[in-house]
Amino acid sequence: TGVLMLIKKAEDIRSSEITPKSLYLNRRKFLAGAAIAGAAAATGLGLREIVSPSATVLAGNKIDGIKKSPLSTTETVTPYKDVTNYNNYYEFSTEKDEPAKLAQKFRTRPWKVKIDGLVDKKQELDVDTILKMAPPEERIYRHRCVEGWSIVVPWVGFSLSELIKRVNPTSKAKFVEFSTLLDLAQMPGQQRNVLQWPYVEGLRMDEAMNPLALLCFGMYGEELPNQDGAPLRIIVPWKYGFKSAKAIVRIRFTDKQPINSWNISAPMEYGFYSNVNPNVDHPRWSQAKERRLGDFSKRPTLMFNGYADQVSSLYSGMDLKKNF
Ligand SMILES: Nc1nc2c(c(=O)[nH]1)N[C@H]1C(S)=C(S)[C@@H](COP(=O)(O)O)O[C@H]1N2
Ligand SMILES: [Mo]
Repeated sequence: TGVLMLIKKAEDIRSSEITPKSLYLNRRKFLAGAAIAGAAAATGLGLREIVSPSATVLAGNKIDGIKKSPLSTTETVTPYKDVTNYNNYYEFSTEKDEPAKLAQKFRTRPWKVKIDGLVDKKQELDVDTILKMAPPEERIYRHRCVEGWSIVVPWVGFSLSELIKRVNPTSKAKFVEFSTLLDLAQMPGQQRNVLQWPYVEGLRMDEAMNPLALLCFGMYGEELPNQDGAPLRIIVPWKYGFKSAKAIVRIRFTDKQPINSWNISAPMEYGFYSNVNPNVDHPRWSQAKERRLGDFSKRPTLMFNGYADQVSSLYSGMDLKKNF
């Protein structure tokens, strides 16, 4: 019980109300470290045996045979602890430190994904069937939230196009829509009307087919932690984070532009395209700069989040102020 008590104690201390978020994160890190050191002493095991290879409290299962992707950035990866304890996941909570705890018991198996709309064959696929469609790749991407913070994450997955090719949308399909699970019992945040549930996002078909668009099921070499969107999510690195829907249960092909949840909640603030663009401010704040989690000062935000070479041709001739 000594181990349990130590770990429990670190969780019980809720300093989020009284300290700024960055300090809070560091404090959490320190406390977690203290708890692990204490656990090592209590069990008579060495520190290293407790902390590694995958004994970090939140760690999932390793994914085998991951290939490194040439599409990765060489920028410094954000620590796992930060990426898994600072989450936007309104199905669980609007507080960024809470999904880590509230999503812990979320059931990600069995998990089916419905494929419907304008496709040759409507079907329901098991998530493990989807995971076997193509070899897993590690893609280290910049990830920029519309709120002005950013992270660098080694996601694991393969191009969304691999799945789309296999399910054969008809020639009428111009867009693809993603829906998150609707489950009020498991997702306490869905009992509040902060957004319209289920969470819906969408892409134009050519955006979805761009090799950068990732069908994601892992990070840091392991299965996705629940708070980061297990068992299956989308990652669209040139767009603001809210386009990257978590815990997907439905992929629907359509000839009409999907109406995304954030657009319903605040149409003047969140458009359909939501490409990262330092020149187009959010109505309530500038988008020119961002703070990388863990950094003290801000850095300039890059057009299309730094992926302009790969994606700017998708928007040639479009007014990006109007199509924000
Ligand atoms: N279903 C669902 N997907 C979601 C969200 C959400 O609240 N619900 N938040 C979005 C936002 S605003 C961001 S910034 C990213 C955060 O992903 P991360 O927690 O893995 O960093 O998830 C996006 N996907
Ligand atoms: Mo976000």
